[in-house]
Amino acid sequence: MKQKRIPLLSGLMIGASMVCGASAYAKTVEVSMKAVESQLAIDNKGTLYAAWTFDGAMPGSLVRVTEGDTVDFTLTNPAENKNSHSMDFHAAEVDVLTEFAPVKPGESKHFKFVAKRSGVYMYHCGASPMVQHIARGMYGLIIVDPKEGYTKNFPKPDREYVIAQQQYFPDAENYAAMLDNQGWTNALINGKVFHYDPVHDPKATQALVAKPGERVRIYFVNANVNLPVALHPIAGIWDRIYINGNPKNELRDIATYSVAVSEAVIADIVAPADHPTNNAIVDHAMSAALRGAITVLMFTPDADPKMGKGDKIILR
Ligand SMILES: [Cu+2]
Repeated sequence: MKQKRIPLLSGLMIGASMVCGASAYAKTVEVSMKAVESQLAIDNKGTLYAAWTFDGAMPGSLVRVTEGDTVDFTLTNPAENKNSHSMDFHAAEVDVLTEFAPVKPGESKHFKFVAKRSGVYMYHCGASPMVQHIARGMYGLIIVDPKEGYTKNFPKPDREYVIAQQQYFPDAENYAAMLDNQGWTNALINGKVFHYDPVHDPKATQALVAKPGERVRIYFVNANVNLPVALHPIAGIWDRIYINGNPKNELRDIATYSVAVSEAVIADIVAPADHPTNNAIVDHAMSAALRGAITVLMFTPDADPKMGKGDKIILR
C-alpha cells in the first residue's frame, strides 16, 4: 500500500492510502489531532483567552473525505494538558461509550469509522463538562463530499468558505453559568469577534471575497452551546440551502435559515454578475450579530483567485 502525505490546512496532515478491491474508490484517510490547551486571540486586536482546541485553532483542523471513505483517527492528549478530552464526530455511527470515550493527559486514542452519509458535520470534544469544552473552543468541521460528485442539483461552487460561530464566555471556568446561558459577551466567527468585518472593526484585515456572478458555498456550523443561529446574507438570498450539507436535502430561495445548535449546513449564494456587490452574512439574532457575528462577503472583479480555495477555505 502506497502512502502519500498531503498538507491540508494549518496543523493537519492527512495520509491517504488507497484501498483496492471491492470498494475500488473508497480510501482510508488517516487523521491525527492533538488536544491543545493554550492562549488564543479571540479578537482582531489580540485579546488572549485560555482556549482548549483541536490542533491549536478555533475551529480545529478541517477534515474532508468522500462518502464511503474510512476515517482512521487518532486523538493525542499531551501530558502537559490538565484535562481529559475526547472526539465526537457527528459524521460517525459508532459507540458513544467506546470511540468517543475521554482520553487522559499523556494518552491517546485511536478509532475508525466509515463516513457513510455525505454532508457537513460538527465534531467536538465530549469530555465532562461538555459545555465548557465546546465553549472553550473544542470543535470543528468534517465535510463528507458526495460520492456522485457535483450534479445539476448540487452544482460545483466557484469558491468555498467555512464559517463557524460560537458563544464567547470570558469566564471560562464558570460552566454553571454557561449551562444557564449567562455571561456570554460576544459571538466568535472562526474564533474571533467580527473576524471578517472591517465595517464594525477597523482592525479586521480579512473579508471573504469572490467575483461577481460566482457561486460561493458556505459551510456553516453552529458551535454555540445554547442558541440557534438565524443565518441570513444581508442584501442577498441563499440560492440553495442543503440541510446537514447533504445534496438530497435541498431548499431553494431562502432568506433566513435557522441553524440548530450543533447543526452544520451548506448555504450557497450567487451574486449578480453585472456589477460588484457586498453581502454581510449574519446571525440575524441581534444579540449575536452586534456582538461579533457579522461576516463581510465582497463580490469584486479583482477578487484574489486563491481565496476560497485550497488552504484558503478557512481564513485564519
Ligand atoms: Cu476537551
